[in-house]
Amino acid sequence: MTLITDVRLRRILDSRGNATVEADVITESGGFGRGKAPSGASTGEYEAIELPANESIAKAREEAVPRLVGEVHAGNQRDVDAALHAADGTDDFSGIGANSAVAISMAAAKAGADVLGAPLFQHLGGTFRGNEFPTPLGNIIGGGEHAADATNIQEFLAAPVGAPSVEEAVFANAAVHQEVHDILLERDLPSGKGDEGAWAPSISDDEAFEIMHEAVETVADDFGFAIQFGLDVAGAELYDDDEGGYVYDDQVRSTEEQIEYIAEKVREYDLVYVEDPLDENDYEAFADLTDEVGDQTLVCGDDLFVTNVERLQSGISVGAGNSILIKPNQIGTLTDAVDAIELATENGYESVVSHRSGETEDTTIAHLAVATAAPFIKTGAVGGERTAKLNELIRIEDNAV
Ligand code: 2PG
Ligand code: MG
Repeated sequence: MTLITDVRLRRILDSRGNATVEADVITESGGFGRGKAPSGASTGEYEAIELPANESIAKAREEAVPRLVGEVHAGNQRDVDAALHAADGTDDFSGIGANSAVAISMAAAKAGADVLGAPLFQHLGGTFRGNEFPTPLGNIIGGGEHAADATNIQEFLAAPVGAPSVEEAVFANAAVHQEVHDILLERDLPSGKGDEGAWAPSISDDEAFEIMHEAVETVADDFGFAIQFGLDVAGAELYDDDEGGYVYDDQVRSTEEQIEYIAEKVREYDLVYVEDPLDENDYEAFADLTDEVGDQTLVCGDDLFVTNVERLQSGISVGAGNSILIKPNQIGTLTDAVDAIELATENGYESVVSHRSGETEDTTIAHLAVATAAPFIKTGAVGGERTAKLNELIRIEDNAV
């Protein structure tokens, strides 16, 4: 019933106005699934390769579509994703592009779920999944590669850890976003937004820490549950070999100083989450920071691990981090993403499912987070391409998908 009978690919817009790939997968029994590839700005050096949308579509039509149509069942995700790897023929998806690969992989999963008449999270996770919901990490203030003339740290993320439901958590993050806007106006700091909808004021990182602290406290009091916060430092973007360290405006921190700086912030603000605090090549520094604060906070590898089981294994061997960011397009297929989550779980690492800065209305990651019982999902706080996922989580919680 789930034999693939057609795969259609087209170029569509992402949230930044760039071209991305949309895939439709149709099955023998009329099952239908549609997947859309996201796209990063602070991309890791070791990510799977995204090709220009038109080129990726042309290559996928030539190489991948013939290996799928009439050959593979959409209901068997491992077969679909193995066919994508075989069609690609490289180890980084530079043959057909990770953008076409991930769009097809997600579309096939949805077509498989459609034939079964099951919600996607259940198709991916099985019938015993769907009772644990991730805490959404909401991007509230940001800079780095996502906004010019703003903070050095890429993301300040609200974490409503005490929320009694996903719905309450989602609304708490939106309230923190609004509260920060009010504080910025009070301080006479009008601000635009970055790529993910976070405020991008021209302030120091220290001022952003203060404002986040004030905002989460105020909203926690209003909502009556604990809200903490965390960071995506995007350390690889700050690290400059020629400067010999991490460049913050006119200050350069050595690796040791960076570890100390982050550890101090974890203690001072009781941060629950620190992503990419260090460079993507520095497993050792990640391990040192994890030794220092890993019992108090999640030290998460994004550009460090790039959702790749081999890189994660290297990290596990030396104790680098205690959590992994999961971005399906970073590795190219849902199978690879789930393999990374499984390896993480077996080794006591937490998985945090994530969007990209360039996004679409696709909601697959909301289902993936529920299917794998991930403790956190990072998918913004406001903006249509972000609320698409947040609202889908609310629907999943309400048994309305
Ligand atoms: C990150 C992501 C998403 P980008 O660094 O975690 O927030 O950004 O998609 O630009 O890599
Ligand atoms: Mg990151």
